[in-house]
This record gives sequence, structure tokens and C-alpha cells, in this order.
Amino acid sequence: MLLNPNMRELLSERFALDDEFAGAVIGGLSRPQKTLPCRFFYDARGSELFEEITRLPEYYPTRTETTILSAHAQEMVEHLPPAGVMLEFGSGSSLKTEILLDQLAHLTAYVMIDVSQTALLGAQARLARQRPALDVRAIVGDFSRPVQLPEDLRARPKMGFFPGSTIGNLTPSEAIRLLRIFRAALAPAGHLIIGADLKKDARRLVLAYNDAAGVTAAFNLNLLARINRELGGDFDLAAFRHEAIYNPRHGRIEMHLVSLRQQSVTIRGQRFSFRPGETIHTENSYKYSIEQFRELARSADWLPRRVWTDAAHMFSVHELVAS
Ligand code: AVJ
Repeated sequence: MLLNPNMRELLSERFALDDEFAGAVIGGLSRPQKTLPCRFFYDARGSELFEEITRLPEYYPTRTETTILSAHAQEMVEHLPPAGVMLEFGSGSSLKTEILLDQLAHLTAYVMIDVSQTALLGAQARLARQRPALDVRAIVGDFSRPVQLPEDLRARPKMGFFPGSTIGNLTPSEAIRLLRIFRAALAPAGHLIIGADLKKDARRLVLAYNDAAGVTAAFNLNLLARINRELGGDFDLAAFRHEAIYNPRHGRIEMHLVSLRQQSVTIRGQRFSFRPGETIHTENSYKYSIEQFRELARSADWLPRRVWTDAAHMFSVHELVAS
């Protein structure tokens, strides 16, 4: 079959992603503490389940952050001139961005970066309808790799937006590395508005990651279903259970999948055995006090400026400026 260049690119992207997934799964399950990287949660089913999580009564981050953004959007964007560029890392459906864009009637350009081409196309179509004057550019890619902005936008003043407390999925040293990448993407004098979940009562945290309806459990177990679907694995989903614990030493929620019995699983011809009670560590979600997060930002050469929070101090939104 003859492929046009575009299609060839899409297919090679697909294979590269498969390889990356297979490599990460085999590598992660070969370690003494088995792990699977949380970025693989978000296939079509996983993204649906995550949307459902954001509406759960126990899962406070999304609605709290939205409240904070709505209350302070004007202050958050006041430094961005009309000729400026809003740059969002991991934009997904771009719904939170609209709260800021509503305050930027004259803004000319919005750049979104996401690994999901489907999410980008959806957001781009919606924004084109709602804001025909806004120049919306989509970059398909992983925001944790250095990003090249379109040539014509490079010299413009920029504001970065990274909501959702996604930064919490990284270890502090990885988070510092990412904040430096953002600084480079927003150079020479960028602003960054970034959401971070706050430290709080451990019971409250654990409930947010272990909801009564079992949606987070389904989200966690979907990773095994995805391995079965995409890599031909033979995980028995009924032989694992979801677990969420707060690790006070690291200040993070950890999600695990616990093997309910002695068992083995085969993926791409490789066999992995599990002892009863052995876990696969699937996600970290770090929680920072306001001061801890400001210190983290300083370590990445950002100057923390203003910070906004909700009345119950559940979540924080930070303003960082390039020092
Ligand atoms: C999307 C990374 C912010 O860590 O709270 C939600 C993902 N995992 N429930 C988080 C998640 C389990 C979420 N982030």
C-alpha cells in the first residue's frame, strides 16, 4: 500500500508509542518493586474514567482549582499583553483554559501541547467556533521534552499554564527538571500559572484516591486491561485490587495494584510472577505545602510571586516568574 507522508507519519507515531509502552511495561515489571508509569493511564477508556473521577464527591482537586481560577482569573492574566501567547502544557480538553481566555478578549494566540491528537482536535474545533479571532495552534507531543514554539510566536511575551496538579505525579527532582523545561519554553521572560494540590489530613487524601463508587479502582485496573488489549497480556483483573495509601515520609499518595494470590502473567512472551500481596506501584501524587512548592520553584530558578487558594486550603495555584 502506498502511504501519503501524513499517514506514514501517523503510523510510525503509533508504532513508536507501542514500543514505548511495551518497553516501559516490561522494564517496570522486571524491577524488585514492580512499577508502571502513570502516564499510560490515559488511553480512551482511562481518559473517560479520569473525567468521571473529576466529578466524584471525594475528588476535590478539579472543582476546587476551577473555583480558584474563576475567582482570580483577572489577576492571573493581567501581565499578558494582547500580542502575547498563552501556552498550555498537557492541555487535554482545554476546559480550564477557557476561564483564563474569558479574561483575555484581545489575546491573539493560544498554543496547546498534548500527547492526544484527538483531544487537541476536539479543543481546536470548539475554540475555533467560540473564538474565531484567536489563533489556536496545536502541538502533538510530550510536554516533558523541550518544546519548539512556532517560529512566528517565539519572540512574543508568553504565559504558561499547567493546571491540574499534574506536577504532583513527578518526584521533586523530576518536577524541578520539568519546571526548567517550561522556563526555557517561555523564555526570555515568561510567567507560569501552575496548580498544586496541598498537604492536608491523610484520611481526606486517601478518600480522594479511594472513592466509594470504585471509579479510581477501575481507573487503576484499566492499566492492566490496556496491557492485555494492546500488548496481548493475560492479566486476570479479578486477581488484583486497587490500593491508595498516604506515604507521609515522601508527602505523597501512592496508588498500587495488589496481587491477591500467587500468580504469573505473560506479556509479549515474557513471564512475570507475583507473590500474594505483592504490589505494582502505579502512581505517585505529591502534595506540597505552599512554602514547599515555592521552594521547589526556586530550585528551578523561578521566582514565586502570588499564590491563590480556596477558603478551606485544599488546593493552590501559583504564579511563577522567570528570575
Ligand atoms: C491528574 C495527576 C492530577 O494525581 O490527582 C486522580 C490523577 N489519579 N486519581 C492526581 C489521579 C487518581 C491526578 N492528576
